[in-house]
Amino acid sequence: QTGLRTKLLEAFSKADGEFLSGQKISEYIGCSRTAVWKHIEDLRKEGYELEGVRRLGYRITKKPDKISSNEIQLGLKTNIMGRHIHFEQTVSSTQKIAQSLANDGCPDGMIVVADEQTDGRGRMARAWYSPSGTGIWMSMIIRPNIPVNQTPQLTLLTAVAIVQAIEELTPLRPTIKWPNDIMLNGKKIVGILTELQAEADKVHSVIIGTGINVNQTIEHFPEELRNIATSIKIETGTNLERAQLIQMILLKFEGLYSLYLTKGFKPIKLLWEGYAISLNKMIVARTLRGSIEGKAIGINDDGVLLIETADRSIERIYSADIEI
Ligand code: BT5
Repeated sequence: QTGLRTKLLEAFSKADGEFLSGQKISEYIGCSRTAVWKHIEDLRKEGYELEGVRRLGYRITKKPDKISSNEIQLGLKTNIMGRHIHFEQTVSSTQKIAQSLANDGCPDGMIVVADEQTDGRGRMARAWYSPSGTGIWMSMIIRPNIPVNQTPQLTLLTAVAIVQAIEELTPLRPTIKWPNDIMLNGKKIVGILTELQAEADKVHSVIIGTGINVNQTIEHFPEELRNIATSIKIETGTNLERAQLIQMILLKFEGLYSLYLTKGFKPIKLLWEGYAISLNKMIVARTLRGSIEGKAIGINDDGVLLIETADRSIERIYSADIEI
């Protein structure tokens, strides 16, 4: 059944908004005209809107914002990123699944995507709120040949890729707050969690988790997040197809990642600095060892944040929450 469904959606995707006759569809997917009609009804039940015109056939006028391996794969323009997809409706955390796939030697660039996470995580085991039907909860698995201390650069690279993808598909102009937050109007729209599998100084795999608030309305957020979180829908007033945004993120990521592997962090750093909000501002960095206050003067070539404190010394911040 799922095979037929894939073929049917594939046929509509190829028709690119034009009508497909019942005859053509039945030939393409290899079933009777009556069966075609039944499949069309099933699509309608799932939230697709289809226009049916006698003699012309059917065309899809609106897709539900549904994500599945198919939706992500159809129209994906990358070579490596997302070429293997593990999709599940509900998972505890896509990071956990990605970790076990990485352990089992899955292909480079494989992604894990879920519609809902029941135990989504941020840094330091904080909870990441991931309700169904609204956001992108995705983990990407890559195997770069880099030393462990350079892996934080990949968090910054991912942030640039996501900002570029959002800019491409919406009128929004997000900014980046070091190291892992993407912000719109002072509220968090994206969080990134980079985890490693490494031995001594050798990286086996890097698992980059991205949580992106796409179609939430303010009511979707629990009380405690309403003042600090936002979504693309809240900021633009319109829905964005999640699968389309995933495809764009993978494409931007692949481009930046290949630049990174050939030219190093320098070009990525320049792009990152163009989007950063925390630079040249007085900030407080809350680290596990205490708070450091001072002026954020930039990031070094490893992606480490540099803060100039009142006594003019430069502190290197590897991991912290930043208050501006
Ligand atoms: C992050 O942590 O921002 C990293 C979030 C990564 C989530 C992705 S989803 C796919 C993959 N699978 C996972 O299980 N995780 C990754 P951090 O900087 O520690 O921020 C966490 C804080 O953000 C929380 O303590 C809340 O205050 C806030 N928060 C939680 N859910 C949010 C949401 N949906 N939108 C905005 N802020 C949220």
